[in-house]
This record gives sequence, C-alpha cells and structure tokens, in this order.
Amino acid sequence: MAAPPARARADYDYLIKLLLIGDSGVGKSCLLLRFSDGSFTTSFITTIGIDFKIRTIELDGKRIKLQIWDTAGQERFRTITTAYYRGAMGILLVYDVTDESSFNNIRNWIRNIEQHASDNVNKILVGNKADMDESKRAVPAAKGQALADEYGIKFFETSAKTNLNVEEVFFSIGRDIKQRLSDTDSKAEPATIKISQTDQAAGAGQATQKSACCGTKGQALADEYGIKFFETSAKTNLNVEEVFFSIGRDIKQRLSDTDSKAEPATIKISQTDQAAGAGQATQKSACCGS
Ligand SMILES: Nc1nc2c(ncn2[C@@H]2O[C@H](COP(=O)(O)OP(=O)(O)OP(=O)(O)O)[C@@H](O)[C@H]2O)c(=O)[nH]1
Ligand SMILES: [Mg+2]
Repeated sequence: MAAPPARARADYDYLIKLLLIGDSGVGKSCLLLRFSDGSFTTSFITTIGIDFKIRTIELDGKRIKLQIWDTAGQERFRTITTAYYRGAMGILLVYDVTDESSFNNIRNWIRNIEQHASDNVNKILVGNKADMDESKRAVPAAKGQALADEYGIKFFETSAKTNLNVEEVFFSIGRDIKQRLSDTDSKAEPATIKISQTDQAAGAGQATQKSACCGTKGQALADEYGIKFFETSAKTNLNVEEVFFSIGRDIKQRLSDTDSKAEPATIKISQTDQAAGAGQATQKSACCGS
C-alpha cells in the first residue's frame, strides 16, 4: 500500500470562523463572492441551507484564514442555519439599505445571535447595496450607525457590486477577533483558537479544515462544550465501537425521555428540511459541524 502523503505544516496562524446572516436578498452571498472571488452577479440565486468560502488574509504579519459561512436568509432554513451560530467567532449582520424591513429585522437577527451564538462572538453591522440610487434608499446611513452604536458594534455601508467597503468589513472584524484571541492567549492557556505549530494540516480541502477546526486539546474542548470525548484509532479499532455506541445511547435516551414527556417535536423531517439537510451534510463533513 502506498505511504500516506507527508503532512504539511499549517499554512496560517489563526483560523477565524465568520457567519453572514440577514434577510433573504440583502446580498450576503454577493458580499462573500466579492470578497472571496472578486466577482459580482446581478442574478439572484437564493442560498439553500448553508455554504462557505475561504480566504486567507494577512494582518500584522500573521496569516489569518477566514472560513466564512454564508447562511440562507429564508425562514425555511432557519433550523439548519442557527446550528452554525455556535461555531462562529464573528457574525456579519447584513441588511439592504433599500429595504427597510431587512433593517428592522436586524433586531430579530441579534436576538437569534443572543440565543444561539457564543457570548463573546464579535458582531458587525453591514448596510449593503449602497451603490443604489439615493431615490431607492430606505434606510439613511445615520440610522444604521445609530443601531450599531446602540449595540456597541461597528458599522459599514457596503456595495458588493462596486466593491465599496467589502475588504474593510472583513478586515475589520478579522482584526478585532484576532485581537481578542491573542488577548486570550496571553492571559491563559489557549483554548481552541490559536493554531499551534504542531497542529498540522493533512493536505488540502476537507481534511485541512477538519484539522484546523478541532485542534488538539480534545478533552478541554469537549469539556468547554459539555460533550463527550474519545480518542480513536480506525487502524487499531481503539474506541470506535465506544464512540458510536455512546452517542447512539445518549440519543436513544433523549428520544425516550422526549417520548415519555410529549409528542416528539423535532424528529420528523419535513420535505423541505430533507432537501436542505442534504446540503448541510456536505458542508458538515467539510468542517466540524457546530
Ligand atoms: N445593486 C446591488 N445589488 C446587489 C448587491 N448585492 C447583492 N445584490 C443583488 O441582490 C440580489 C440578492 O443577492 P444575494 O447575495 O443572492 O442575497 P442573499 O442575502 O445571499 O440572499 P439569500 O441567499 O436568499 O439569503 C442579487 O440579485 C444581487 O445581484 C449590491 O451591493 N448592490
Ligand atoms: Mg445567499
């Protein structure tokens, strides 16, 4: 059998996970496409479930790998998209400056963050489509700024079409998160964030992300999230049965607890969820899930 490929050294110093949220049609996917590929399209292809792109930037001599998750704004994907809040280190709250209801909904999106994301997640408010004619504008920049001030977060008006402030938004939140992570590093034992020299990536694509995402201090990470942890070996069959039996047992227990209390709530999967779930499964395998 051929030897496994040599493991390359991690090609970044920090992995930062960002999430784009906001109403459908505000331009989340276009902002991401502009930032990651430098392109823009006028056609509207609504996001199904969740998608992500990667761009590595340099800040103060450090390589920062931005893993940017783009969520569907449509309500029908909400169960799937909110599952990704917890893994996010930074969240871009996007509205459309020509659509007042997308701005009014920002408060609801913030409520979702409070419910589902980590307490210390960085947030930034983004009013997109600033290139549109002033006659179409429904939300003055001052209103956006006032809302951002109320929540103590930064604010930018952007255009994915003309590339106004797109780099600025991602660099700004990237810099703030890097600062937060390096503050944590210098105060205490790093938890899961800083990628150590020995944390090596096993090639490109999915494997790279997996290694980047989960770090090496498994037990500490599991404890932090209150979940179980096993080290396994597929080669020697160490703990493989244990992992699957353990999670299977816990889920069975949860289901039988639910059964005895009430009608199961979330067990049946609707047609729409199934369709979206297929997309989610692909993405999940690319990273660590949330
Ligand atoms: N003029 C202008 N149009 C934009 C801009 N950004 C996005 N659009 C247009 O707005 C529409 C929706 O953009 P998307 O990026 O797909 O919207 P989304 O927020 O990802 O929508 P969902 O995936 O449904 O949540 C598309 O027709 C884009 O061309 C912008 O900065 N300026
Ligand atoms: Mg989209």
